[in-house]
Amino acid sequence: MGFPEGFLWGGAIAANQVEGGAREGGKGFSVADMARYKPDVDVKNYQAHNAISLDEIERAIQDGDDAYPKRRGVDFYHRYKEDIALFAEMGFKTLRLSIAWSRMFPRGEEELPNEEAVAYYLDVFKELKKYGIEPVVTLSHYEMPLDLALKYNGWTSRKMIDYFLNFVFACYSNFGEYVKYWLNFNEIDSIIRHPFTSGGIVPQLCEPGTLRQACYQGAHHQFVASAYAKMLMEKLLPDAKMGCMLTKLTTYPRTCHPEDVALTQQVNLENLFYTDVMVRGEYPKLMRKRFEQEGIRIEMREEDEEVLKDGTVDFVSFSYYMSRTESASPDADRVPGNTVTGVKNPFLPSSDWGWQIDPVGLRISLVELYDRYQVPLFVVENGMGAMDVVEADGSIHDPYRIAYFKDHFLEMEKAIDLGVEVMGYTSWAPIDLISASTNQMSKRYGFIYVDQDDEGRGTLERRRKDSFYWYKDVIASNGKSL
Ligand code: BGP
Repeated sequence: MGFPEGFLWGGAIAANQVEGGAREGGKGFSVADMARYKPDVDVKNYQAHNAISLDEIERAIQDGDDAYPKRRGVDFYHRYKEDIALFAEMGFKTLRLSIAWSRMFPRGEEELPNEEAVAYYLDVFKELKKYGIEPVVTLSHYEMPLDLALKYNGWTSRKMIDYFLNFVFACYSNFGEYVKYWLNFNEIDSIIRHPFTSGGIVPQLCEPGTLRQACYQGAHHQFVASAYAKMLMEKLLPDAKMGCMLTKLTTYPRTCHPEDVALTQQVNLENLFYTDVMVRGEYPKLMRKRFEQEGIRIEMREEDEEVLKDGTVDFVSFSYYMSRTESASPDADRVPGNTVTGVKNPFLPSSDWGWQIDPVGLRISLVELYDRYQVPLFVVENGMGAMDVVEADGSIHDPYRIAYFKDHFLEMEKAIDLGVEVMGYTSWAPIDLISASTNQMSKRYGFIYVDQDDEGRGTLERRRKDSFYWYKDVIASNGKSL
């Protein structure tokens, strides 16, 4: 048993966290470009440092780029050849990457794509092909053109479906020859937690008290857009496959007290709502009831039900960093996590950022998702943000990272042995990049170190960490050497 033949081992990155070149090649501002690094904030107690007020956005547009790490990225825009060569050296079978919508359509409303962007991404795909690395492309990874957010309040507006499909059409027709695997929206469920970066929704532009409603409306438009994108794919790229992408927040009850279990059940239902719609092609009845009870009314067109049914996804991909624990008791201590908090699980250690590390939770998540949906799964994000130290001789010893991955791979293998169909695994992230939630550089995930600090100082030189050589062996042995 163990990992199947052809298992897609690799890594995952996102344009807004690696590319930089925010003002080059005709790129327009995206929502991610507004997120500022704030050194005075205690990042270990989760804070999303995303500009959300109109004033802040206005200031961010005027400001220089220095304080906006995502605008710098790690210079993948210029160094992609060097980086892809390093991924190839590790033996990558696949690279998950995203196409910046705001690079392709700088203001979002253009009819035709920006030619420089098309040429750039074509070069990237050609470079991957040179090494036989199969791309997995996320169409939308926190990259909505800023103008669409400001003009229409992002995905709250149905107009986004057309603009998005225009972008999707441009991606399929220009890059379809190179790309077989596509993902619609990164962590689609995150719209409810960070509406601005995930949905281009500016809370200030919503009527008071309607933000939750706006988020679910935005999610509905994304579901419909995804279904149309899938149908378009069937026409233009019949051999391609479309996956959805979920933040898998597997949640345990703090105790076996039935109230803890009942609460946890509701939390898990909410997390799975998004994949339920995109895999099954319909809204789950219990969520419909919940919306009704909360007074959330989602505007749908008559044809939407059929569209959702006709455009279901082929596979489910997800990020998994940690499990969460919930308690019905208001006194339970809370801990930070991947854009959510939870109650402390006494059986689990924590990362430098307080995320609780739980490899068994990956096995549980795989079994749960496969049993629920009966479609292939793809683990497209998993990894540990840590503070790395460069030794005097330039080496970087990261046994903690190796241990994290090893434990997760063993659990993934157990799930496969139980019968779960897993297409592949892409670590987050193979190279150090700008953190999504904290905008820090020092929260490092990579097998490859990038010489840059939180203020953007450094040579950007790449260095192989110990984990680089370890992962290379894992891939070469198809997961036998751990
Ligand atoms: C996910 C995002 C990624 C990524 C990762 C790690 O939510 O899809 O973009 O960054 O989390 O999170 P962070 O960078 O906040 O540590």
